[in-house]
Amino acid sequence: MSRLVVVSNRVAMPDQAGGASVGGLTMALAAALQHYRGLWFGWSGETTPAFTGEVHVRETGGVAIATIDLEDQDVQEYYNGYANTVLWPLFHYRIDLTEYERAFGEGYARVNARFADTLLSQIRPDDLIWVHDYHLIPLAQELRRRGLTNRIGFFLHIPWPACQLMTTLPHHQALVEALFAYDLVGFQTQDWLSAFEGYVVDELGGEVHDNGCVSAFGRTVRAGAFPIGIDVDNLTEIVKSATAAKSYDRAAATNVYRQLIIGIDRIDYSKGLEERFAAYAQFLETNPEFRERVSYLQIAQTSRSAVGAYQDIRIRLDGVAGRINAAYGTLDWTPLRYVNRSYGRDFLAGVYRAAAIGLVTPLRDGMNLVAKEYVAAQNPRDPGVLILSRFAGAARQMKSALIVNPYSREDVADAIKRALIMPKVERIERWEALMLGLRTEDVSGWRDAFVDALKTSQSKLHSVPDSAASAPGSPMLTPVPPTRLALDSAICPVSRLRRRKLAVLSPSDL
Ligand code: ADQ
Repeated sequence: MSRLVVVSNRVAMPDQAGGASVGGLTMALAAALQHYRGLWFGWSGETTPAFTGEVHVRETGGVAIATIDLEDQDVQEYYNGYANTVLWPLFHYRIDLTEYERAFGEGYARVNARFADTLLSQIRPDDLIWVHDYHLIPLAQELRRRGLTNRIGFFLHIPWPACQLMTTLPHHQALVEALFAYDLVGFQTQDWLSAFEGYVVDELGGEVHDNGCVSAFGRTVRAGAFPIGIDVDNLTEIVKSATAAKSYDRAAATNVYRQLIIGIDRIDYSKGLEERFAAYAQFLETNPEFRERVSYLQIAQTSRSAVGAYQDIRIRLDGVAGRINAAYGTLDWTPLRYVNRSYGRDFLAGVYRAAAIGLVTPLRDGMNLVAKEYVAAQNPRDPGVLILSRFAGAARQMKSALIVNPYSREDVADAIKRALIMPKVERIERWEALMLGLRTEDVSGWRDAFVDALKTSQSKLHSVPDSAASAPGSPMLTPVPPTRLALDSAICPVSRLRRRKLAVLSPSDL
């Protein structure tokens, strides 16, 4: 069996993080690596005065972990800069928050080159390489430049933006061209895949084929939707743990006469927390009979605190939470408990189970694992109700949730009321449908679908790359060398090329 090499910005094996703040994605990657006895490569999270290129290798739980340290300037330009002040807001439709600085692009290209330089020595000839997320889009291009011929796949965990938004990015074509150095490019949902295909057709004059391949820049690569899932069995197991039982009791005890609404998120403007708080206030305002009969607990872990937009949203959320409690709170009732900390998965599982409503209302989200975790943690005989934003990738699968428009506080407020009074028989019916979906498309299915597709995908260079499409001078613009010309014609038969016009997504389309 080929070894799997996972490459992501950061590496955090569950036991290393003590289980405390390990999210679903980390669990998913750790499980994939244990299954394939692979290597996980990424930034250590540490900085060094001058980049050394030294790779620190160790073994944890049957998985080899290889990390590198970066310079402060790298972290500032690549991570805080290009990744989280350019790509993250742009891909989440917040071009108002993007700051395009040339130094950010240079730092992004430099760190991707550093990843390639240091990763190369770790790769064996038959390794499958799986690169994760927007931090590392140019990595395959860098590896190909260094002569690597292994199969390389890329998975984007976040949305792909509509074409008109993508074109606001300076050198957007160069960034997309870098994706054509992969053998397989995966998206969370058909929506994000369609947006990517729309860009390829409308902006690049490229082509989308019936067999799931796309062509542009003289290359053909396979692109598909691979919705990420959760480990349902693991969650239904940990919800029975002693820690989960304790957190359930604590959450239930403080809400003996009240129904609990739970929100669990990283603090991020994409998660729609401000809008959610406003919708809850709207619910209290228009449904006074429910005051003191509900309690909303929002657990919000701080993230990316070096980035200005994240500092701003924290300040605003503190203010809104304070105003809601001041306006509606009473001597013995705090309407909104807003907690800025991270908890272990087992602790969270108990809190999920105690909640009558899981409130998951991002303004834009690649998938959203919290929605899935909430459902998996419910009591089958008395499950709570999931309220889910239509703009989360998860809404494409979880159609039995109460689907809401997070921009409309009235819509969300109505859904809260509907969930609170929903008959048990309807709650069970909806929950059973949601659970069936979670089990059908769980995390191992996601992993195997991607890895199996990667094993049989091979990109093809079928003409000289059209470098005229790229603006000169960017570090990300050199055409990809033709490292492999072979192509399984059953996978990407160029003779059946067909141009297909695709609808370009816009926020209001979704
Ligand atoms: P995120 O934006 O981080 O992930 P999400 O999918 O909700 O969003 O995953 C968050 C994870 O962190 C969950 O597993 C959750 O339990 C955990 N978590 C959140 N708050 C926590 C807290 N306070 N304490 C402890 N754990 C907490 C990105 C994309 C998503 C996509 C995932 C996976 O933005 O759209 O679903 O990757 O592909």
